[in-house]
Amino acid sequence: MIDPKTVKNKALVAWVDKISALTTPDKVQWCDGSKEEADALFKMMMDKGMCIKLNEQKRPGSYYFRSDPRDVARVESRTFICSRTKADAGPTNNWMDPVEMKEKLNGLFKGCMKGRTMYVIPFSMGPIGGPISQIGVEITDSPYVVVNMRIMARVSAKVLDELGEHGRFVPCLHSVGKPINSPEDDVAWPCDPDNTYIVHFPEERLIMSIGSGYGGNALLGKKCLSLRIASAMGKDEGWMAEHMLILGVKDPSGKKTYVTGAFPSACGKTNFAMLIAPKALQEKGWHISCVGDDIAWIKPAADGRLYAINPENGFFGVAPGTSMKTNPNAMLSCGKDTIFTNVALTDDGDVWWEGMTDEPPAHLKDWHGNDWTPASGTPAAHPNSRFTAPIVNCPCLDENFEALGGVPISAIVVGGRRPKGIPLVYEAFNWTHGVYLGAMMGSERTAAAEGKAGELRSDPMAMLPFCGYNMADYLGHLVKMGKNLSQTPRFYHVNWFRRDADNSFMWPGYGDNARVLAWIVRRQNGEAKARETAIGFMPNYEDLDFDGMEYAKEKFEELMTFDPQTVAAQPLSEDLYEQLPHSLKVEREALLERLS
Ligand code: TSX
Ligand code: MN
Repeated sequence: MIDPKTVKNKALVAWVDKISALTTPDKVQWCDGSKEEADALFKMMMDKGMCIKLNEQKRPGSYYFRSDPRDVARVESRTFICSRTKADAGPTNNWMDPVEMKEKLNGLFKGCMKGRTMYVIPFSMGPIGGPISQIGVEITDSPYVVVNMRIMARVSAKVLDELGEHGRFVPCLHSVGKPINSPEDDVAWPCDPDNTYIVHFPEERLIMSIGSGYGGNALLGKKCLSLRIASAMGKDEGWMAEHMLILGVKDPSGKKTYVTGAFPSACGKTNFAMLIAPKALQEKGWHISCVGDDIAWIKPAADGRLYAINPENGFFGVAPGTSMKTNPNAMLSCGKDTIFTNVALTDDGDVWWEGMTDEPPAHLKDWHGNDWTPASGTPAAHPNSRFTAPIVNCPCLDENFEALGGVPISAIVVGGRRPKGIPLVYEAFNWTHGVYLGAMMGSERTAAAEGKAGELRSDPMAMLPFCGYNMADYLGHLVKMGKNLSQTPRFYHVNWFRRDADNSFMWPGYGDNARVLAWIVRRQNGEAKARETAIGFMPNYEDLDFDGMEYAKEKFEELMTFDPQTVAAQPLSEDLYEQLPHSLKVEREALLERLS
């Protein structure tokens, strides 16, 4: 606990006082992120029936939560970018006039913490004091948020020292929106789905979220601050906040090359971030390490190169599909000191989810708390169930994860689920061409996503739900970021999801994607050849290392073909395409010209 009398930042004290007067909590508690604090909160939540402590032998230091079944995911329809003008929010964001929105929110926040404790959480996104890091303070009435923030961000009294008297922070206000008269009125997962709002004021760098306690709606350091607000900061200040993983590749010479990657949801971004190279490549000296699985803040440094940090301190990963086969590093990351939400509970006090094991257990309690057997015919874990795991648990965590100035980026990988017509990998001709490929990114909807399965959904740079200002201006900013660098990262478009005439996946994916990474790194080192095509540079069969794997040359040739019509497709809305920077329209003209 932090003694509020020791807080020197006047703006912070004034903001906390103002919010306390507005929301009228019973108590205000300043959090220091300590283990003692978390233990006390977990004990309080267990006593209230809000969570269960998992089997200490099987899952040390770990806890299990079930949410309200109406509060299980981000709510994009209720996520707003309240810039001064609608044009500044752009064609892909919900917008409302900021004055009008504040009036509405002030109504909803008035008295909303009655009967509850208001927690004040000072946090740093990125290592405390780093030149790319940012400080935020989240006010919340959810103890679940406090214990999750402690894993996902750096929560510490040191953040307040760093802030000093006049330092700037991003105010992040959150409430579950359920005031209570007495503790008996409370429920295990309070929320207000009919009055949920996740609102960003990008010019003011302010976040206000009410009604949901789940994930990105409530852990405001993640999507709200690190992507939506930070993207607006980056545009103003000349850096980039990207929905990207960061990984390191050590090559046989011992040299480390860092790569970032942007992928839409359901492409296995976390799996790629923690990839284990095939044995044959490992034996040659290839090793992949993880810096981050979701967000990259990228800034030009004095040497004229782009450097990236992962602003987060943990993984908020989708549980279903994660197994010792698909991602052992993620499984080990959530082996201890982890919070599980909406997965299933085993009879011996451990967790289970679809895809974790080949055979499901004979009996579980499902994410609703009901008895479940394999005959139930319903998922035991919610498809969006999560683990919140400390990043230090990750066995392949990169040695430079905490480097204050970040790691130098040599390549940017983009891609999506493309069943037809898009090759395994191709290299962009230059930065602007790469941004074009990112802008035209699309992914096939899976059955899990709402809408028609199989439909191609546009998701520029995987930022569609996360851009804090006009998407067209954002893409223009990316183009600009490539100028005046001494070394510009190369862009690669990849597709792990191509299918053949029998609808089977043509590429084994997972660890074998390291072969693609090895080619990318050897390109960077000037060691790997490629052939020039109309869409970019591509590896020949001989250029990819197939050691320890059977893959016929004819099959590879098929995997590497492209369908001109598919490549030429323009998935953006007319509205967004109209507003694109001229340079990207020129890029499109050039592509069509090369294809003709
Ligand atoms: O995460 C995936 N990656 C990236 C891994 C580093 N997935 C899972 C996506 C859902 C989240 C993949 N699925 C990948 C992939 O590269 N590729 C595929 C498609 C695929 C699925 C099963 C097989 C092969 C490909 N099975 C066999 O070949 C036996
Ligand atoms: Mn994400």
